[in-house]
Amino acid sequence: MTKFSFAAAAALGVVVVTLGCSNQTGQEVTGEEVAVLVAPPSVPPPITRNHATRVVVNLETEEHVGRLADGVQYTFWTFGGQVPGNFIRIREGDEVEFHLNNRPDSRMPHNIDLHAVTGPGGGAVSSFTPPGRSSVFSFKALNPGLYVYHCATAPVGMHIANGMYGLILVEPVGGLSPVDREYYVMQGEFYTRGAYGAGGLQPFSMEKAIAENPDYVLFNGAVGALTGDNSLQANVGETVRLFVGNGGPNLISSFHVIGEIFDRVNHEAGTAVTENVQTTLIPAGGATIVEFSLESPGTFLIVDHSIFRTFNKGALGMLAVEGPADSTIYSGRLLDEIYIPEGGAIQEIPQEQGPAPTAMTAQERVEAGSRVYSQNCAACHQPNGLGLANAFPPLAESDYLNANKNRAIDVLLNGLSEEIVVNGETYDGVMPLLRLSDDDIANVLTYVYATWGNSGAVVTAREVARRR
Ligand code: HEC
Ligand SMILES: [Cu+2]
Repeated sequence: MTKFSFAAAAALGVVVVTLGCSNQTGQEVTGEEVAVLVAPPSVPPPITRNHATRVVVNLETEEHVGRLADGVQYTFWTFGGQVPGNFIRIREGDEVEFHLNNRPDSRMPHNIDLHAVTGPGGGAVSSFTPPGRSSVFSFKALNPGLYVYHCATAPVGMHIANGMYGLILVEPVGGLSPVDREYYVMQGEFYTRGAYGAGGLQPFSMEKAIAENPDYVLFNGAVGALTGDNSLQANVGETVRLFVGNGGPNLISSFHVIGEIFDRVNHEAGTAVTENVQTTLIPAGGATIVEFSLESPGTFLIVDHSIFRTFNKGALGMLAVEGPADSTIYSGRLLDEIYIPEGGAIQEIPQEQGPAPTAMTAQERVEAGSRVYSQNCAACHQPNGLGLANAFPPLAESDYLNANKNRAIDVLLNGLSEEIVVNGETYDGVMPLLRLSDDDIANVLTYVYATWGNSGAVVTAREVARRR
């Protein structure tokens, strides 16, 4: 196990003391405990111990098909079995022994980059874990704050887009101020082949992810994860603290609770507190802590104030507050009467039809195909076509590719999830459905066949159209 963090802490010690910073790098670490990991929207209880300790964290990566919206399924990749991942709560000065366990039934390798770690990759390199394996590394929590963690295995954007993010809270020495309720909310976007609401098992769309054009913008991984019976609960007279993260992978959140004013905000989850804030920005890969007291009963809507995301893409949560009304604060008309009916609307936007297949020379196909490749394939199969061991098969000199042109066309038309053997190596991953036009498929395959020592076969748009 590396001790880089302890050495760094010792080296920083003098400076830290001079600046009067609260990093308790000199604290004695006593005892050991296993972190209690809690699923959203709950968080583990506040830390009451007054010393740093050794904390063992056991986090499992798990892939499953689950509900994205009513009638819509999605293959989620998760930390702990749900989106967002389990909330981890530790204390400044703690030494964390981190175990990342990738389930044997996973198809992908995973790792973890915790923004609370001071060290290369935030732990990513030390935690790369193929299915059925477990990795251990350790770090010292030098800075208090609320931090995002996420998977950082290539293609990184795809692992995050599939749900691999969560929050870790490093409580400052002395703890946070006491409140009545604490909740865990995390925003993230999903990029599906079909439009918002289109039913069935929806594959990930790399095209839409690159264009930063999600169909779903969600709190806690599903439409309705925090509405109706799943609403957050509180009572009039109570104080509420929300730990809010943004997994992205692309969008910035304009986080807002309709009908409330944040009494205190730790902007970007840093130490500085701003009072009386209406809407606060949360960057992708960032977090915030908001606190407010409840004076009025009713349903308070939790939204991203980039408001089409709320009413058309799913970014809607609810805080249900019970208790006596005070008509001097609010007359009593419920906000949900105004907003809920709008929230159900799904806008259908007609699909654009690609241009009809065209006649192009092989050379023109190669040039156009090279662009399609770098935009759609290179993230997984790598710019040099060599793929990644145990994850993405090579296209360079691939016997699977060169043996059968029609089979290659079918892979691009349908995606692929069965076990295959390429150049003697077995792969059992998922090649997503990319929804390319006939021309793009013809071009990218012609390019791949013309490159890296492959057969030189030419694929035309007509051939693709015949197999579609
Ligand atoms: C998100 C990652 C990903 C992307 C993007 C992707 N692939 Fe794949 N591809 C895979 C995986 C994983 C497999 C193996 C699937 C299996 O095991 O069933 C595969 C298999 C293949 C195969 C058959 C195996 C071989 O090596 O010959 C071909 C051909 C292929 N991909 C071409 C492409 C092309 C062309 C693109 C871009 C248009 C592309 N892929 C984009 C992940 C990806
Ligand atoms: Cu991952």
